[in-house]
Amino acid sequence: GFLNKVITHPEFYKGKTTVQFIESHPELFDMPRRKDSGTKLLRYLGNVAVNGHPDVKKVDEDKVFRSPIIPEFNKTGAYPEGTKDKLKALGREGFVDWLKNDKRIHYTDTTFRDAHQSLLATRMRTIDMLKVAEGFAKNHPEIFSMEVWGGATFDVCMRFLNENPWERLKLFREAMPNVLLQMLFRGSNGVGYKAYPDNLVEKFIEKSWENGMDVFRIFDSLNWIEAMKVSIKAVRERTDALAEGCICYTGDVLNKDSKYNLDYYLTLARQLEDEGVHMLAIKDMAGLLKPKSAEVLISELKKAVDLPIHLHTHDTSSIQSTTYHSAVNAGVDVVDLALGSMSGLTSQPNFNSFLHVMKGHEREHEMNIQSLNQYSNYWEDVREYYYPFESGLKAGTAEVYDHEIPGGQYSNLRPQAESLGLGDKFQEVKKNYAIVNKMFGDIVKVTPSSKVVGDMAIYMTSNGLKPEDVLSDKALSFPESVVSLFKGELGQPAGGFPMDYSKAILKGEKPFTERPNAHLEPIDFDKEMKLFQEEFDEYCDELDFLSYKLYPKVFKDFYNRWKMFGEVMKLPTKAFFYQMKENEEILVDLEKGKSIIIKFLYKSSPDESGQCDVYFELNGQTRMIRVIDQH
Ligand code: 3PY
Ligand code: ZN
Repeated sequence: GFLNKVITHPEFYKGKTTVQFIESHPELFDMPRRKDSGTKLLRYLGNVAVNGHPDVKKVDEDKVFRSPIIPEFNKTGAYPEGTKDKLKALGREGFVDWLKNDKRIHYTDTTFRDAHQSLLATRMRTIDMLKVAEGFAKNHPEIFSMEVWGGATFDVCMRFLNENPWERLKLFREAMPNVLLQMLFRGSNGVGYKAYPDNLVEKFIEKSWENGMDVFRIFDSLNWIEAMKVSIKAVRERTDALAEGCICYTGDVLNKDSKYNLDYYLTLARQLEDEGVHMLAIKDMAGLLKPKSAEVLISELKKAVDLPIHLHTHDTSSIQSTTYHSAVNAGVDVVDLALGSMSGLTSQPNFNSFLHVMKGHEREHEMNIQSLNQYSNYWEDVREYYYPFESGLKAGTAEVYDHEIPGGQYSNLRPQAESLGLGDKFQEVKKNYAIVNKMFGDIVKVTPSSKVVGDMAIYMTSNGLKPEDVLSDKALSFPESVVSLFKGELGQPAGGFPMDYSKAILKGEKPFTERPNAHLEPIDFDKEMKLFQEEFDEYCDELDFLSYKLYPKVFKDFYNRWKMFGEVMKLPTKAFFYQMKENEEILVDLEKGKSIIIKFLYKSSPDESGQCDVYFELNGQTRMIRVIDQH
């Protein structure tokens, strides 16, 4: 309670208390904020009961959910030693040497990040991952790393899930202290879609590390090394984490006519090594790397640089495990996989099955497949809760080699096209995606550059435009993201932008070729943090401030919903997305040792002012919430 907080406060304990003590420590009043958390959750559930979840467009009333089974683990036992312990014991250089010298292939599990980003529009909630996090780390300490954060998850946590991304990171760290946690970082674009001031990027990296991050996979959406330097340096100098310099893979390395040939990749790899990265990643975001190309690329990279190589792909074509097999034979050190039921298609190749591929191989790294299968079964059932976010792709497609749409974007592009009334024209959107890529000079397509190509493809489809119209029609007003790309706000592509399209799109405005971040005022953290705390709650901390600086509007909306609805991240997923049924009961763990039971009773029809009365039981007591019917 309150008194306990006072007497255990370090200053009180040291006898430094004065009359002002309590006044100058507002955090001690943290409790009353929690007191009404039950009411806030009722308000949330009442809203879903009356208006549905804003993110769930179509509810399947007949859907029956199974209860996911959490695989057993030793709840009281210590965590077995894992890669995080190894990094601590050996230091970064020692760790990298160990990895390079270990003959066995290593695995990164992407289930908590890229898999759901690419299959379920990033909607996986913390609670569903956290339920298996501790057990997984205890049962599978052989894992190289768990990719758990970054990419689109930061944005989506706040924008759609009403979750604090920093809290997610801290919870994962606590649950998985023994294995490396990994994130995807978009270089000068941080975890956003545009360039941020350098000192914001640096602070973000520092705070991510302090809160548990171990491996920073740093890329630039145009493979522009200039845009990655600040992030690499920040990881090297401000943290003890591993800086994984990442090259995005596009086209086909064996295509001698393409600018993305072997020489292109080897040059980038050497540049990243010169920047001091600890590891090298090849990020095949669209799943274009074919087996023979992987063999050549990986073996040549191995000769060109003295770094462990980490390979990432998406299984959109459905043949990417053969690519991994070639890469393993060519000496790749780590590959990214997703647990069975969260794998395949736009996600990563199947972890469980790939272990069978590796059986008897001289580089086999044994793991308990039966146990991994249990985790896959868990995810199979959990995945059902997220059915509104499935992309609809049913089988692998060889079209990916033509359109080159990244896995993470594919699951978003279709709903994006549908929401604009282009559902019937998705084939054309895909065709236009490839056409736009050519118009833009054949660029690397990955967040955020891929979003620009997608925006333009949708724009051309909905307006029935051909490339020549873009060049000749002076009256066209292009999507903002397209203008911004050509201005240089996402950096510079290899070979530059084609002059004719640049002129047409910029309409005479001059582009710049320096780093976009170089134009941005550094942040005055002390001053701005003060203003931030005046505008928001004084309990909002430095981490919230970073969220706000990255996504001002998203953070503000998230904050307002949090004020209104409280800690909805603690709600079970079924109740979070779907109306509770009459007399349905849920148990909500608000904090360790404190749970509440919520039972939904019924809702009235709207009265003349359009409000419904929604009745619940909260820990056995009847409560009524009034909700405006927004239909
Ligand atoms: C991201 O940037 O979120 C990606 O996953 C790119 O592939
Ligand atoms: Zn990916």
